[in-house]
Amino acid sequence: MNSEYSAQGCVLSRSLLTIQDIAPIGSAILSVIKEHLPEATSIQDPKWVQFASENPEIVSAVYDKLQGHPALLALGQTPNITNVIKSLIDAPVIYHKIPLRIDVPFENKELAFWHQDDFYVQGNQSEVTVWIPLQDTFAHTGALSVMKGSHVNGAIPHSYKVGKKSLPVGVFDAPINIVEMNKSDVLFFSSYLIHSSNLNISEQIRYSIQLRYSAASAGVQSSLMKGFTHV
Ligand SMILES: O=C(O)CCC(=O)C(=O)O
Repeated sequence: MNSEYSAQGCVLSRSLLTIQDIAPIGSAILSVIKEHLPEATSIQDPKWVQFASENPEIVSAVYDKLQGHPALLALGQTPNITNVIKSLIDAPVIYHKIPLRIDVPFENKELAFWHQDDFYVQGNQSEVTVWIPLQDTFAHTGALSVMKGSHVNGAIPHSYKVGKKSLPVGVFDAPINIVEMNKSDVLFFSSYLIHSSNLNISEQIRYSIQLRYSAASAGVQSSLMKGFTHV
């Protein structure tokens, strides 16, 4: 296993993807946007950004339509990603439930507060999340925060409940990094790594993809994650 990954619970791979890898996702998003705003010319068209900010129910409809889109599964099967995954876990599978987050500026409803993915995915100890932004993502764009090394003790209780969210308590006296990323960078992290969203206060929408992989031998929870494919 990659030594940085095993020590820190995450590894950032810079410039792993090409424009060609990502372009089909942008096209898929734009074609769904156009069903609601035909004049939109790009996924960051200011007219769409404003429309999305004013119409959260349309953003939810676009999100629902894109979840698990074939272009997302295809991205998760590109060798540049699966080669890294294979260096982290044995005989990996990719889960079919693939969210594409659409975080409009200043919207906090869907922010993921501090958590381990394991709490929500209810998977196994091998699982890896792959976080891919579709634009350069700085602190002000809502880059992810991670607590490096926080995976080492495995699953921890998420005992504070707020709405549909649950957070760990009493574990935050530890260094935290905001992982600023460029489009084409990919962050791989353990499902035990404690991490959090940050608010997007930029003028752009923050699009991001969350791919999830598991070692086939570790017992794959396919019902929650809508099936899986070997990669
Ligand atoms: O993109 C985000 O803000 C949160 C993503 C996340 O927490 C996750 O994929 O587990």
